[in-house]
Amino acid sequence: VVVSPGAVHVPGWLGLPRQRELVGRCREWVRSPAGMRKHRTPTGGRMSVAMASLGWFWEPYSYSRTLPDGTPVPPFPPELGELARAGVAAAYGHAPEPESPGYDVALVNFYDAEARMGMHQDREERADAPVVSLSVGDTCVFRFGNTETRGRPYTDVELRSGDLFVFGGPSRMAYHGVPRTRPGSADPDCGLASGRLNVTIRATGFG
Ligand code: MD3
Ligand code: FE
Repeated sequence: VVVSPGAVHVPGWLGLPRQRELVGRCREWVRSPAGMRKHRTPTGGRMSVAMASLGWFWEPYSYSRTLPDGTPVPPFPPELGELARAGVAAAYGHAPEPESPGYDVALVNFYDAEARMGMHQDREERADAPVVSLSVGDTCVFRFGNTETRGRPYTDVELRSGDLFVFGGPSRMAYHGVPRTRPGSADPDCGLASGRLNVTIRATGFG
């Protein structure tokens, strides 16, 4: 389903076995030192979504090669690069452009029942490769906006367990957020007892 030019939603792309596998792999990847962190924002707040970074460390609003204590960031799992390329192919009908930089960072986001993500743009990456998003667990309301303002016009889309969403081209710089999840809505066989897992795979272009 094309939500906007370059923004393609593929419901149920990951079947239950691959959802469980992704949850299991994320549990391994986010063991320390990667950790799940609720980052502080520059304005003194704290994000309600817990995050871990693989490949490059993201915190509001930049990427670093190391964690804040100087230890190396856990490596970017090559299998996520393959999953991202397969996701782009499934959404667009063709593989990523060969000249576009390779996928090198994944952000693992966990939403408990209260977590939300405010409207924002993802502009810390230098590359314009499409962002690949995978969701497992509780359904959420995903708000897809415009490139000019945090406000209207926007479109609300329900993202369910197993859904793939690819954001490229003119959609890459659109404001977006998660105003709520639907606690308890997940398939009991998805691998998560509660909450919502979202993995976004990106190319930083930093080399
Ligand atoms: C559109 N995550 O990690 S995924 C994020 O469900 C983020 O956890 C949300 O926004 C989540 O930055 C939304 C969909 C998504 C991810 C990255 C995008 C949409 C995007 C980058 C550019 C445009
Ligand atoms: Fe985002």
